[in-house]
Amino acid sequence: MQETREQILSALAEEPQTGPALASRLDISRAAVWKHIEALRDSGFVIVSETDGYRLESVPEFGASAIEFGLDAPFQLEYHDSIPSTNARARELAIDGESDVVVVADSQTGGRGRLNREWVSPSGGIWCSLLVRPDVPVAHAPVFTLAAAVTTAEALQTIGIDAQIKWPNDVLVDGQKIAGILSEMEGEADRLSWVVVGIGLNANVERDTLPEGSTSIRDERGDIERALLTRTLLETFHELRTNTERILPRWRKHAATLGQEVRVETPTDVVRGKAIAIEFPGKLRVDTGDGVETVTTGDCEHLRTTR
Ligand code: BT5
Repeated sequence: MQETREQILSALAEEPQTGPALASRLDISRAAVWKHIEALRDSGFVIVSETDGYRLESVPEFGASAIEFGLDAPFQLEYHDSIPSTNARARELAIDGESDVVVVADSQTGGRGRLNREWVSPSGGIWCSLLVRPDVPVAHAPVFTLAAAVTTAEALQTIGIDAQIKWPNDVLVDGQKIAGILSEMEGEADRLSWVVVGIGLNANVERDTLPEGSTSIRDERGDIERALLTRTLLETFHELRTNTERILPRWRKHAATLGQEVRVETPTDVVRGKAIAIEFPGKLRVDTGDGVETVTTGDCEHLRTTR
């Protein structure tokens, strides 16, 4: 958000402010204050004029300004009420040379999962894609998918939902999928050029509108303030991308897969056994009974253990 507008909002968040008080506090003209107030009103902030000055009555429920208001992470926001896919849009921005941009939508008409599967994205969800340019080798890219899964599980924890991560990219509540992650990337000369990390979180949506085996925040605990939860997501992701050594330990803490009997379908093979460990940048170690295999990518199914 524009810096002056942020300053106006944080002043109003303390107490009502008169136009002249804001003008002198920010060292701008009263006309400029008025223009900024109008712009804030246009983006959904309800600011009323009263005898003691401007009073901030409410902030928008969702949207770029709502998310940016108080955001403690260096991301630019691009918001859409509806878009085919936030990942597709973030890829376009990557090709245009942008970085540290987050594309957020209220609904997607062509949301995608891995292998081009459909991702159902009705209005009320948090569908977002973070475009970042970490200066690391291409081979490290999977760690950002893990970071997004940790980010999502921890954000859910802040609202009282106990979520677990299923390797590599699903976030589950009691075995039901509440969020999925889709990462896409491009590299050059073995360095990552960019990564787009897409997070699809079933927030204020009905479970009935989602595929079988899904759940949502609404169904688990009732609706939440999406802007606040999105800020939490962005702040945690930023913390993890700048401290990548923290990702795996935190992933292990939330992992549902470790210790489970699993069946992993890789692009070339099926590996069955007990998931025993996760290794940088996201490899799963599976004890097949015949030795330990390492899988780098694939669809993982948790099997019921028969004892
Ligand atoms: C994923 O794929 O789980 C990655 C989903 C990523 C979605 C985000 S939303 C923002 C950004 N923009 C995009 O276009 N995508 C990203 P995968 O592991 O392949 O799982 C896909 C499968 O999950 C589907 O085949 C369905 O069975 C199921 N599914 C579809 N929509 C779902 C939903 N809303 N909630 C839970 N499960 C769903």
